[in-house]
Amino acid sequence: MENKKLITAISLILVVFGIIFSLLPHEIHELLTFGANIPHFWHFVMGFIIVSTGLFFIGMSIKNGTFKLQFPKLQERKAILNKIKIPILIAFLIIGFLTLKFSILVESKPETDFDKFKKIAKEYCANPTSTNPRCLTDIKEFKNSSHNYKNAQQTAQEKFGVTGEYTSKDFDPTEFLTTWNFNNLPQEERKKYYKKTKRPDGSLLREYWINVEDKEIEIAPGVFFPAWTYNGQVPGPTIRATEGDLIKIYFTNKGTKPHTMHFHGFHTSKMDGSMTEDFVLPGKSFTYEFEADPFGVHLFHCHAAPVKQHIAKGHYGAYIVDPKNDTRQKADKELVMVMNAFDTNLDGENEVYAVNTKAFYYAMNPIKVKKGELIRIYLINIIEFDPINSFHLHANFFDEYKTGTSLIPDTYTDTLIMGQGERSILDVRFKYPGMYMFHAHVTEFTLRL
Ligand SMILES: [Cu+2]
Repeated sequence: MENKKLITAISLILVVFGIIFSLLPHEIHELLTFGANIPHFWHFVMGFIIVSTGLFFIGMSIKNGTFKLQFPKLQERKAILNKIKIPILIAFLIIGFLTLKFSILVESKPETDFDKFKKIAKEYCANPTSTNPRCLTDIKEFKNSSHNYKNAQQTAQEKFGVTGEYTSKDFDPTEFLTTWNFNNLPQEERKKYYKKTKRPDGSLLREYWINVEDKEIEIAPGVFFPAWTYNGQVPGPTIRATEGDLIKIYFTNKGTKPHTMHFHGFHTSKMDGSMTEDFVLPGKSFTYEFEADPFGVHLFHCHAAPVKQHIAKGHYGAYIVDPKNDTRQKADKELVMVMNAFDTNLDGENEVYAVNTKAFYYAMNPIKVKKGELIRIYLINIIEFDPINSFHLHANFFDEYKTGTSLIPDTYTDTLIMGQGERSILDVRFKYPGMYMFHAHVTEFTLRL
C-alpha cells in the first residue's frame, strides 16, 4: 500500500525540516513567520514539536511494520499526487497561511502605548521631516495620551535591555556638560593638562597636554566598548578659547595605532592633522599650534586613516571659540552636548546612541536647570555611519545659532537636523518647572539614547 511510503516520506520531511528550522538564525525565523515578534526560545519549541511529530509517525510505522524507507517510483508518485488532490492541497495551504497570519496578529499586538508609538514612527515617520498625516496625527495623539516621559524612557530601557547602574565612575556625563579646559580638576591637577598665559596683545596663550590612550569605556550599564580616547575619555576634553587666543596642544600618542588631532577652524596645512605625513605614530609626539578662529562651536577629531574607524572608536571632542566681542546676553548655564554612537559589534552600524557617550544617562540623572534662566547648549553631532541625526527638546523652543558663527540666531525652533560634524549653539529658557525630555528626533536613535 503506497500510503505507507507517503507517511514515511512526510514523517522524514517533518524530522528534517524540524531540525533545520531549529538551527536557523532568529532573523530567518522572523522572515518565515512574517516578522512576528516571537522569542527565539519558542522557535526552538516549534522545531521540537515538528521533529517530535515526525518521529512519532516513524515510531508508529515501525511498530505497525509499515515503515517503508523506499522512495516511491514515478508511477506511485503520480498515484500519490492523484490521491492528495490539488484543490484540497491549495485549501490546506490557504487555511495554514491564514492561521499563521492570525496568530502573528495576536502575537504582535502592541503591548503598550510606547510599542504603538514605535510602530507608527517606524512606518510613517522614518524621516524626521516627514509630513505623512499619520505620522503627525498619531504622534500628536500619543503625546496627548496618558503616557509620560518617564514611562516611555523606562519602556525604552527595558526594550533595549538598558537597565541597571553604571559601574565605572571614571567619566561623568553630568560633569562633562560644564567642563572645558579641565576646569573640573583641582588647581594642582589641572596644571598637568592646561595652562594659560597672558600675551602682550591681551589675548591668551592656552596650552594643553593631550594623550591618546586605548581604553575600555562604559557606554551603557555593563556594556564596555574598546575606545580610542583623548586623555582616557570619550568625547575628549573640551577645548575652549576666545577668538584670537593662541592654542598649543602637546599631543602624545600612547595608543597602538597612528592618531592625530584635526581641528575645525583656521590653521595652516601643517597643523591640519589629516595627511599621512601628519599621522602621529605610537609613542611619538607632535605640537599643534593655531589661533582660535573663527568664533563658534566646533570640534576636533582624529583624522588618521580610516577616519571612519577613528571616529567610530570615540576619537573626537568639542572645541568652542567664544567671540571676542559678545553682544549676546550672558548665559546662566552652559552645557556641552556631543551626540555620539557606538558600533558595538563592528558591523558598520551603531547599536548604542547617546548624548555624551553614556546611553540613557540623563534619563537616569536629569540635567538640573532653573526656571527662566538662560541656558546655552553647545551641540555637536559626530555620529558615524548614520547620515543624519536630529535634536528635539520637549515643551520648549530655542534660538539656534548655526555653527555658532553669528551673534544673531538663525532660527527659532524646537527640532533641528544635523549631518555628521554639524553643530549649533542653542539658547533656551524653561517657562515651566518640570521634567522635560530631549532626544534625537530620528526615532530609531531616540529609543537607544
Ligand atoms: Cu585616532
